[in-house]
Amino acid sequence: MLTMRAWLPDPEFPDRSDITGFYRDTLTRVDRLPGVEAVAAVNVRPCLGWGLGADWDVEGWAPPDPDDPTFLELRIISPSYFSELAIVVDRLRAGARTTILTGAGVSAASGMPTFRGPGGLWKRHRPEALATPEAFAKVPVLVWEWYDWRRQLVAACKPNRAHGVLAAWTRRYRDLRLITQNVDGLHERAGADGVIRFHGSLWEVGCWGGCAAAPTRWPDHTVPFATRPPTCSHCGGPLRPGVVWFGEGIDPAVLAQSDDATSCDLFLTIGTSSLVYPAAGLVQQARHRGAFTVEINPDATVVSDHVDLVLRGTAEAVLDAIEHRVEHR
Ligand code: BJW
Repeated sequence: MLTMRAWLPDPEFPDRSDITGFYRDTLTRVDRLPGVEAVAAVNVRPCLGWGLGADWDVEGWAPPDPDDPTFLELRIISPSYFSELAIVVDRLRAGARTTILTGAGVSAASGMPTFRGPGGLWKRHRPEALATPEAFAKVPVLVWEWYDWRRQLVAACKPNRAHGVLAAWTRRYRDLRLITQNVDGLHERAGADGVIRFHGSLWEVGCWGGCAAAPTRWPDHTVPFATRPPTCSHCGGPLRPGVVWFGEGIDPAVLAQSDDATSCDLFLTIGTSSLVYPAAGLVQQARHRGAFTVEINPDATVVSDHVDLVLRGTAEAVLDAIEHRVEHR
């Protein structure tokens, strides 16, 4: 699949009223790029501002077919987008104390389904119904089937551009903290340093019975498990995934680190629906403590109206655009 992005001229869009003309020009230019024989389909993806839709008069438009090798994706970005990116770019470059909270959306481009989006359902079960100690007590085999499936899925995935940019920032900026709600380990696989894992890890297990001989949690990379549930080598009882389920407390050390990290200048909340507490409270806490707060998400969330800036787009596209400007200004 050939996916290409066309950006509005940076920083000014010449004539906003003639968007169709702009679009035709862009298509013509894209058409002439080496390696592109024809523009077969265009996926119009508005990111900010304009309500673009089916009334678009774009010659040759056809519903996108992702399997078509000449499939092109054009992202339409509003002109103000570039000045909004600059707000984040300038703060990063100035060495602002920065805290980043990530959620499932950051791993979406790697092929991991989000919890509450399309593909979030597994065998008709809602994640909320499986991610609880009660579900595990009742149907441990089913719950382990879900975790084993997700472990297999992650093992076959690669970190995407969003993970790559964030990993580079953890190494580049001394005063940057990365907190993730994700349990997939993709930040670490991209090379991120010092990730604060708010909800634990898919790649750790613990003894469900809490047997005294075993540590609380330990790493385990078996994919897939030979038996479900896998058993504790110390007591022979069932193992549990090393994640935080609903109704379970966050590791106090992780909570303290995260609380500390909300004393910052810049707080980015990326790819999370901000529905699950206490993680969802971090952005408001940071704002109360004086941080400039930014949400990066293709869709509106419950915090969109309560942050200082919304960058409407996918994590991989927006972080790529920020990083490009950080590196080239
Ligand atoms: C893109 C994109 C792209 C798509 N780029 N973006 C206060 C108020 C109300 C309730 C509570 C409260 N405090 C506590 C609670 C109860 C509960 C809770 O929050 N319930 C709410 C649902 C109402 N919280 C808890 O139980 C927590 N424990 C706790 O508080 O303990 C207190 C306690 C004290 C003393 C004793 C006992 C307890 C624990 C919560 C644990 C959550 N665990 C899970 C499962 C982890 C294991 C696993 O993975 O299986 O964590 S649930 C699930 O939700 C997972 C996630 O980390 C978490 C958040 O989901 P996330 O990341 O936001 O994903 P989505 O799918 O919701 O959103 C994806 C977003 O990405 C969307 O917005 C898309 O638009 C976007 N997106 N593509 C960028 N390419």
